Amino acid sequence: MNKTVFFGALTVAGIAAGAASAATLDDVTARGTLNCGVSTGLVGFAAPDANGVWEGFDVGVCRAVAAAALGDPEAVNFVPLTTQTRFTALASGEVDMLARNTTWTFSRDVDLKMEFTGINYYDGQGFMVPRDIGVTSAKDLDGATVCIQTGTTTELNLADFFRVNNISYEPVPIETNAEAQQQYLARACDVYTTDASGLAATRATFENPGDHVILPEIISKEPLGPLVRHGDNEWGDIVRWTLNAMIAAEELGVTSANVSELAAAATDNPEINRLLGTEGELGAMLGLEADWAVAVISAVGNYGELFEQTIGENTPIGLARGLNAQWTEGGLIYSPPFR
Ligand SMILES: N[C@@H](CCC(=O)N[C@@H](CS)C(=O)NCC(=O)O)C(=O)O
Repeated sequence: MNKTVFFGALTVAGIAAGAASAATLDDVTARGTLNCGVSTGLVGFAAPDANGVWEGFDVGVCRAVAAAALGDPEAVNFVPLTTQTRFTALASGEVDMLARNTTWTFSRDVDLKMEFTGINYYDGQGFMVPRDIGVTSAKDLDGATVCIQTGTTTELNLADFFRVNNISYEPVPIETNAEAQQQYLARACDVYTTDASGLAATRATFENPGDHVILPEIISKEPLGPLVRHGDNEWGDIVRWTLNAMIAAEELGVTSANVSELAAAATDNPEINRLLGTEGELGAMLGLEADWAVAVISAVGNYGELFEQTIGENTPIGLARGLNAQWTEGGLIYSPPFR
C-alpha cells in the first residue's frame, strides 16, 4: 500500500516537471478558454445548474481567472475531476488549474509538486450521522462503518483520529460525493466524513436535512485553495492575485455594483486605484490588461459577494463566514497589499 502511494506520487511529480515549462497564459490565450478542474459535483461549490451551467464558490474562482486572463468569465471549460484524478490531470496539462476544494498540505506541495496560490476557504474535517442513531460525539463512533473518499486528506485524518482515540472503524471507500451521498442515505455506512463545508453542502440536498446531524468535532485543518503546477510561476501569479483582488475588493468596499463607477476615474484611495488600474502598472506586470481586476469584480463580485451568493447563510448551504471573515472582522481572509 505504502509502495503504491509512493510510486503514484513519483509519477505525478514526474509529469509535473515536464509540463511546467509551458507558458500557461500563452496557451490559455491561444485557446481562448481556461481549462479549470473542478469537483464532479458539490452543490454550492461546483455543480451544474438545471441548464447545465456550472455555478458555485469554486466555479467563481475559475470564472474570475478567465475574466482576468481573457476578459471573459464565460470562457471556461469546466473539467470535473474526482479526488483521485485531480492531481494527475493538473500535472499532465489536461487542466490549467484546479479550483476544487483541495487542501494545501506539505506533501502535495513538496512531493506532488503542486503550487497552491492561496486559500479561498478555511475548513476542517467533520462527521455527519443520521439523527436516529443517537450519536452525539465522534468519540462514540467505535466500530462504525465510515464512508470516505479515496485520495483525500480525509482518509488520513480519519485514521489518525481513530488511532489517537483508541477506537476502530471500517472504511467504505467512495469515489465521488454523489456516491457517498447515495451510500450514506442507503445506510451502507453509519457515518459520512469529509470537509465540514462538504457535509453542509451534501446535507442541503437531502429531502430531510433535519434528520442528519453534523457532530461537534472538527478533527483537522483543511485550508482549501486553487492550485497550479510547480514551476508555473507567472500563471500562478495570475491565479494568486485574482483571488487576492477579490479579497482586497471586499476589504476596500469595491463591489460588482460600484466597480465600474470606481474605475471610471481615479478615486482618492490609491490602493483602490492600483487595484482597478487607474493608477500604476500592476496589470502590465501580470501580462494582463490594466482593468483586469475590474473584469474580475464585475463578473463574479468581491470575495464576500461570491461567498454570500453561493454558500452563505442565506443559501441552502447556510455557511457562516466564521474563519472566512475578513481579518478586519476577526477572520483569516487577508490579501497582501496591492502595490
Ligand atoms: N479537502 C480534502 C477533501 C476533498 C474532498 O473529498 N472533497 C469531496 C467532498 S467535500 C468532493 O470533492 N466531492 C465532490 C466530488 O466527489 O467530486 C482533500 O483535498 O483531500
